[in-house]
Amino acid sequence: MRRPQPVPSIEEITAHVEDWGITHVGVCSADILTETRTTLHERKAAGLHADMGFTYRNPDRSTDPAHAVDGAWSIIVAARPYLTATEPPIPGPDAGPHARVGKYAWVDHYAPLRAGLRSASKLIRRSGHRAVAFADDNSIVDRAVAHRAGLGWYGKNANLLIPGAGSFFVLGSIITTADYEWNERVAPDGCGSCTKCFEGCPTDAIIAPGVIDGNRCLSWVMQRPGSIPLEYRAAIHDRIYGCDDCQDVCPISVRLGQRNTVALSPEAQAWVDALELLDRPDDWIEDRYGRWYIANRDFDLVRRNALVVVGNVGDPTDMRVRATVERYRQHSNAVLVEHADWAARQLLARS
Ligand code: B12
Repeated sequence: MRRPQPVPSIEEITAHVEDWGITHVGVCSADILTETRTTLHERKAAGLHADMGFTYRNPDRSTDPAHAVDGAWSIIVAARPYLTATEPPIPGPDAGPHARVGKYAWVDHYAPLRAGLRSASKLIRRSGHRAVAFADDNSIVDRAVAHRAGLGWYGKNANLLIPGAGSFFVLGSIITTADYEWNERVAPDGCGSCTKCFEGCPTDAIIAPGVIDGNRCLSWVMQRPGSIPLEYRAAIHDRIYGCDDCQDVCPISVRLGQRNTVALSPEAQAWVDALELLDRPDDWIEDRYGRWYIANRDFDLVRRNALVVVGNVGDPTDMRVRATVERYRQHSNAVLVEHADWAARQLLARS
């Protein structure tokens, strides 16, 4: 048996996780997130969750850190930036219809975040305490613990904004039985009277400060199974996964984000060749985009989104575009047929 080591200090943890690009760390208590629990129940009752599972599936579990780690006492919360200082070139008009990917999904930013937090958890466990890392996992509401740990304030666009750094960050945490000094002061609101995100949301999904109607948020509209409501198809424009608009119009996040960037990876997948994707089998999509949230691993949902992009930005005189859409009008999946019919009508209207 190994002799227990002392609990690593929060300064040691902060320095340790820097190697994984984690720039901000805070600590809070592991008490039940009572307000967030009520909010989840209320929004679910009001239908704002729009059939989402995630933390809405079991709000009582996702707001109880002790459910995730028995005897939970402290939560170490971490943020890692994902904005890049430079962006990959936008494919030119001759490249055929290309679909835009949300910045947080150009590469897997959760992998290094989780790896850093797992490594730090191991250090804590050497002291004999329990410590488990979570990031974008339904075990805990990440923004709520980040807020409690004083890492940032809830923006009107619902994102957590870090003072001096903005919102282009992914969040994760370590839930532990170890006794750390908890943050006592939440970050003050920095949005002030700004309402740019309300005006910038293409579908008016921000229905009150910090409240997103999942039925309208394009990020979920593109992940949700089934047929995409007609009223949102034009707003999707060239997006295939994720929507950045409420952050791209946020003056704070845009300005301060430039101070907290990560290197642009040569593997970054910012644009998807929509026609190529529509030509490829499931395993090709899984291989490239399998880390996206794809409900029930139904890759036809990704094809459905690509058809909307083709309908919105495809060149009606391009034979490849027309042939692809015509092919999908004969597909065995009725949802794809319906989206291909829609795309064909859009192309016709523009020809
Ligand atoms: C479900 C989910 C979604 C859903 C619903 C989003 C939502 N706003 O609820 C969909 C699919 C739409 C989505 C989209 C996105 N998501 Co998301 N998502 C989640 C997930 C899995 C759960 C979030 C949750 O529980 N929401 C429930 C509601 C109740 O929480 P909330 O919206 O944060 O609401 C809080 C505020 O309203 C606040 N509040 C209460 N009263 C008031 C009053 C005022 C005045 C204000 C301002 C706030 C406020 O308290 C509420 C509870 O904490 C988390 C991961 C996790 N495990 O936590 C990631 C997470 C929230 N998502 C994340 C990201 C990056 C995104 C996108 C930017 C991705 C993209 N580019 O498309 C968008 C942003 C959309 C947006 N503006 O929120 C990050 C957010 C990082 C950050 N800096 O905030 C998270 C934390 C993942 C991670 N671990 O990094 N997401």
